[in-house]
Amino acid sequence: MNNLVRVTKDNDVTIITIDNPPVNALSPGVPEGISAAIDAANSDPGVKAAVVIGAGRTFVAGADIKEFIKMTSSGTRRATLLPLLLHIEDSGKPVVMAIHGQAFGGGLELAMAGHYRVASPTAQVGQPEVNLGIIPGAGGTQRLPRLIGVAKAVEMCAGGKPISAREAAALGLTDQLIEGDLLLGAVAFAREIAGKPAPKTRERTQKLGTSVENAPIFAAARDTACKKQRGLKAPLAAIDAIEAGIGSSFDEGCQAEAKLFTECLFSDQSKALIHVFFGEREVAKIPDVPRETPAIPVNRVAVVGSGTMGGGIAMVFANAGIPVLLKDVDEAALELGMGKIRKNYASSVQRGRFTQAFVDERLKLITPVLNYDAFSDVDMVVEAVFEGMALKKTVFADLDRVCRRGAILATNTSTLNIDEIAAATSRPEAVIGTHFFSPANVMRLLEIVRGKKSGKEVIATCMQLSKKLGKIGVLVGNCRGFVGNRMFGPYRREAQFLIEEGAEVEAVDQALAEFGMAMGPMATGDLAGLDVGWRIRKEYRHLEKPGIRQPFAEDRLCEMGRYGQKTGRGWYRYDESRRPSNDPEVSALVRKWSADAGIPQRQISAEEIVDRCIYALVNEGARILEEGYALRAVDIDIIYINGYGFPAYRGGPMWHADTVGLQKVYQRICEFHQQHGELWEPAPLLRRLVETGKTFAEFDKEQVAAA
Ligand code: 3H9
Repeated sequence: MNNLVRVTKDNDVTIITIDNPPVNALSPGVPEGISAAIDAANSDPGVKAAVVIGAGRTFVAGADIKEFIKMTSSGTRRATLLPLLLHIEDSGKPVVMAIHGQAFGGGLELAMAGHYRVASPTAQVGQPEVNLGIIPGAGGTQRLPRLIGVAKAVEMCAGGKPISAREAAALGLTDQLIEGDLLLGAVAFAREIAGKPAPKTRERTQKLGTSVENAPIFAAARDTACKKQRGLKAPLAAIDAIEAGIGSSFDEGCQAEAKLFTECLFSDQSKALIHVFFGEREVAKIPDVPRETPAIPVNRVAVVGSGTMGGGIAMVFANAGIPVLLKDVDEAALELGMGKIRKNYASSVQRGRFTQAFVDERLKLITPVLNYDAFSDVDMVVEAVFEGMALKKTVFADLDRVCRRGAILATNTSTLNIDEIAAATSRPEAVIGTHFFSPANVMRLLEIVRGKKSGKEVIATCMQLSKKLGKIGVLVGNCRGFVGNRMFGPYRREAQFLIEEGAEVEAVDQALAEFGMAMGPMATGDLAGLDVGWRIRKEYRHLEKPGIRQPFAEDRLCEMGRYGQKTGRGWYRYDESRRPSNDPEVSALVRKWSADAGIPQRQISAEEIVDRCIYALVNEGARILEEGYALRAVDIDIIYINGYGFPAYRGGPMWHADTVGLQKVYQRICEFHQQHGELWEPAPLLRRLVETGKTFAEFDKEQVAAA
């Protein structure tokens, strides 16, 4: 019908193949092609039914998200898919949708407009639009409840999580699972139903329930959305759209959906989340390490150090099906580490995340060892011993001796110089940083730290491996704290300064939680252990410039043994089950220390708290960009969203600054510079962007174009 939609025939069945690689998005031309193909099938007397199928790896991954960017940047609203879907549903000849891979978003909406759906058992279906800050915009909020009932439709549209083909079949969303060749099965199915009355999804009402039955479903869903997707508007809009249609007709429901869809699409939240969607894919692109760079097969790995990080990392590999040796220096340490792993898995089973059978298999993949004997077989080692240069160097010298040439030698250091560690080996090209975040088996971020001599194949392997491990790998340069922790320093510094200037601990945390951070900075410190930063600060104290203000309250708390959750006291007080409560003692102590230091006390607004902390991130981020330790501003955004609880709906710190307006951000930073001195010196790149009227996003485009 056009080059995106092919039509062929298998005797009396028309086969409509959508062929728009890589994921058959419904880009301009695809809906038109399908519509013309349906018309042709209807006007061909030799055809009894039609099958719609996707070429390549998937059915249809949804609307073309790039089109949304064009729409919002030009301010125009283009044709929706709705007319096509009505056209399919009104087809005189039955249309069977054959799903493999994914039927997501507009893809599922397309599938639901067919009279029947068949699917491969491995397929997935879902309405993930809320993850882009929008809602289904082509009748999904209206057809889905008609097929599977209100409760499950609300869960899928508001939660955004896909379901498996088996679950879809059990819910009645699909009519048959087809093992083996999908097309053959779909054509056979089409012949079977041809000539029988073809059900239109929009006319089904049996599963809609009554308003009395549905009221508690909507109330509970709104409650869940407010708690689990705090700050995100789209889930609530999705629930509103479903409710609107249930209380009236299909057409009125579609109108309500269209209005809510447009409101969501043109919101800052959606723009930010679409930036994140493409950003998560952009970070995999490294200008001097092209996609075709050969990767080293990683089939067996070893982790050195079975502490919290090492154990978590071993679980990450095991969860991906990769056998892993876990080494420690003595039985007691190893048993402690394995005990923690078993406990972690047991709690995953309890929470329903994994089955016991899955966990048993994973545990079999982890082999505790006390020596390097089996290390000659592994393709990669991740060192996760205590943070100390001397110890790391010894471990790397050992690894150099025992590992085969070609194996990757990675360090999980969060602070130390990769090049110095690499220099302890005779093969610095094999050495790289793989900075996992705690808890390693949960957090999605993996900072991949490139040393001066890290080989391209080693980098390519780690980037590809991160996807296999279920992580987002972001390549960063080798500076102190790399990207994430380097920025976290000024962020937490400002949080402490604010407390020393008169803000209450909980006011600081609350302001940032309301901004959308998963956790306030003081509670985060307590969780991670205040002593960690304290020890690092002590080690680097000699590098501090004299005469520059340094926060002191946290160091004093540490001197008192208040390390946070692990000691029951830190910025907060914790009960047996680690529930926090405010600690008036901390407030009194800080007031006293501040008075002794001559820091004037004042009322501090939530707005100032947010600006001081968030703009500290932005300013340091701009320095990192300029120095080349992050490839693009979006890389910093992805790091902050996936490793530091920055709200995805604000797009990350750099995107957020663009959204606020760099001029405004810069002015505020200049004010802070005047009030607080040198630490707030505006980053030169930020100043330059403001002077030239550019954004970080435009800076990124220039970087990509120059590469
Ligand atoms: C929607 O449908 C709204 C409707 O209600 C209609 C309203 C009117 N568009 O992820 P991958 C690109 S909203 C454009 O690496 P995988 C992606 O950027 C949409 N491009 O592969 C990448 O490009 P590149 C609802 C898209 O195998 C390449 O395809 N749907 C789209 O790991 C490969 O992607 C969704 O939210 C798209 N829709 O995962 C689903 N999708 O190579 C979004 C992908 O240049 N997509 N690309 O970097 C996904 O979840 C995953 O891509 C999928 C495949 C699971 C399908």
